[in-house]
Amino acid sequence: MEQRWTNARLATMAGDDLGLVDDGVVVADDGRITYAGPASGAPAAAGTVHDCEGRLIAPGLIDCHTHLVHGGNRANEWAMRLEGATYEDIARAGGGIVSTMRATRAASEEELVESALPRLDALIAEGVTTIEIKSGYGLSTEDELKMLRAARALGERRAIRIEPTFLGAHALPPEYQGDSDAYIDLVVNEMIPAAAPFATAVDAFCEGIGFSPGQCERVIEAAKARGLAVKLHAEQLSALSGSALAARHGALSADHLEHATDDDVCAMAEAGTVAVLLPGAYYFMRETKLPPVDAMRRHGVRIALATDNNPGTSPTTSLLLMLNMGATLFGLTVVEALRGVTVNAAAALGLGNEIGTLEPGKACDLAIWDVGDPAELVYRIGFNPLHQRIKDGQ
Ligand code: DI6
Ligand code: FE
Repeated sequence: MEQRWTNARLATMAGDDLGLVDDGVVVADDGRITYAGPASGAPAAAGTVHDCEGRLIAPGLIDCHTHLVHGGNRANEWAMRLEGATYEDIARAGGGIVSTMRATRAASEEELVESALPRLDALIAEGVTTIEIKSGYGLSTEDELKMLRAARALGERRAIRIEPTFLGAHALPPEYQGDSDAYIDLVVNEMIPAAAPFATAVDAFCEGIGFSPGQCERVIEAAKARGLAVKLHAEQLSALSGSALAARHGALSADHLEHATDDDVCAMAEAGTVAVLLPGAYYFMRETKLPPVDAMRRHGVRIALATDNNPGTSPTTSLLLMLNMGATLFGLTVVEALRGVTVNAAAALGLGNEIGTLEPGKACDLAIWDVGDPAELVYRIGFNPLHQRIKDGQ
């Protein structure tokens, strides 16, 4: 059944910029876009017509890096940080990721779904139509699978596309303290084979307080052997060249990247690995080292922006706020910021043919905004001008 949105300004994201079309029309059939362009070139109307009264239609937003499913929260640890404790102090004292692990292990699958729903609804209310969700707080085979099942279940509870990522190598569970290689053996030999049917990609935390590049490479190789896509948390707190490692393995994305070097960026450019920038974590952790955005531009690396929603370092559920932070903190332009939550976020998920632009053949995922100029989406702080969200033409 044909649907048609008329009397709109379009930001199609086709090409290299916002792909703006004044007096535009989007036509969809069976949830797929069949036409997006000037009204003058649109095929004759055949179905339902929605008058957008001059509003802006953009692709539905894509949050390509989240830890949305998790037990509990860490407001208490944040309060401690405000009194002087560091993230590392708290992690070494058994808090941090491990405290969320305990809460996640204690929760049932249904409890994880229920606690994630309000966060998911906040993103949906801002026009998000696709979200990546990582495991990584279970840290046992059973609990990691529970997280991945909860992530998938969210896709049955709401009209949203979910891309589950297995992040078993996120932190060392206490039962493996002092033997991180043995934990990586478990990840590689048991968890990845078990998680493969439930996840589309595998991620790891390549960091001094996470896992070494050599350990991450073992995880990446195991993922590739199972036909899963790979990505990596890299260069968040220190420079270990995890991003170059990920690129050499054809990773979809390397994420965080504050400490990435020119060589890392060059390797990412060669491989087509997307740089996923996470200004919420940078802000919340009061980091000062900026990601090398100029080098990314120079080498032609695509940049995406995401919330990194997680209880420890980025408790935000606003992708609109990330647009503003990407611009104010990292110096992204309006075009870069908006492409970062649409077309480039789709590429970071390996879904570039499916979502992220308004082009024929793509899913009809739309965000209809009550703004005149797309720059307003990046400019405002804590204001949501969403008029309507359409997922698969509905
Ligand atoms: N980097 C992060 O910022 C989060 N995970 C990661 O690998 C932090 C996760 C947490 O503190 O719970
Ligand atoms: Fe993360």
